[in-house]
Amino acid sequence: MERRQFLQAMGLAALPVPAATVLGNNLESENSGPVVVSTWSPNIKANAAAWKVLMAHGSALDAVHAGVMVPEADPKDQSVGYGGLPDRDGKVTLDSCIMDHKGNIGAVMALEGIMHASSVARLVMEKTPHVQIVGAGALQLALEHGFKVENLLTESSKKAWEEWKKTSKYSPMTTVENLLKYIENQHDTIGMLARDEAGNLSGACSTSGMGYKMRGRVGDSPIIGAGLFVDNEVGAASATGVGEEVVRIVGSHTIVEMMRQGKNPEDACKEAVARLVKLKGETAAKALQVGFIALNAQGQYGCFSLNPNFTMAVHSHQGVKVIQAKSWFPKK
Ligand code: SD4
Repeated sequence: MERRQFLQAMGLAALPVPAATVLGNNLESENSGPVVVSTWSPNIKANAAAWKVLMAHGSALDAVHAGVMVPEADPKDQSVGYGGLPDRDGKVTLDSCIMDHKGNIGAVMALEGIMHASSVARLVMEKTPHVQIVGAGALQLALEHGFKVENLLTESSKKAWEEWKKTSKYSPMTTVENLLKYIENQHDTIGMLARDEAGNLSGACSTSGMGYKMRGRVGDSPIIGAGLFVDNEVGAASATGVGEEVVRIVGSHTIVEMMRQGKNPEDACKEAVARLVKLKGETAAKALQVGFIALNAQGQYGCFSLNPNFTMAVHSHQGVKVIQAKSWFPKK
């Protein structure tokens, strides 16, 4: 699809005309200006919602929260919130976390029946003495704060699951293999990082996790340090892809520490990918996808992935952009 058609399809024709898709790193400093970046090009729409908050002098925290709520409510996004692909038992279970510039954190895991998992993660952060609440407890917290239970399984996600069931065998090994087979088309998990007018950083991450996962499985997305990490003095990072692999290397925290040691955002992401390749070996790593995005305290951003076709959406005063990530393994 042509870029313009894509934007029209996303209802974004009225947004500032984006620069052409850019390959790889972008070291142009956004200086004191606000900036928002997120995993995957369709999240250009989520960035626009976050940008609106930033332009109204809102905080990075409010911006990333508003941003991730966009795909959470979008039934067409089958990796996040409403319309997310279910687990192998047909239940949509959501994972999300949020982190602000002061190191405040909140996360929910395996949450059912509540579309805006990020809002419940924020409740955990702001209204409880805890940082992570799972399953039934997370639902209880949401209900106590006025959230209503909804059926999150759309007809098309139900159909996809029924189709998957035809070939799936329910042993864990087969499930993992199936997951890898299906994964190519299922990446739209949102990891979003923003820097506000005051120069503060925040991040949020939201997903329905891997399609057809085992019941109760939790990936990287709601794990602070793995799917998301923010250090206001240094920078922030987020991840997408096979969560098991991101957790293994505590991906986002690793990237922030690399930036602390002086690496630019893209090189920091590349270093995390390199660790994964070293751990897994080339052959196994080639069969996976993991993508990282990073934003430093100076407003520079970058991304890097294991395999090709990962993208990062950017919104700043310079306009709207999609960055095609460089990858460890080249295009086949
Ligand atoms: C997970 N990292 O649950 C998520 C999946 C993902 O786009 O990123 N999908 O493992």
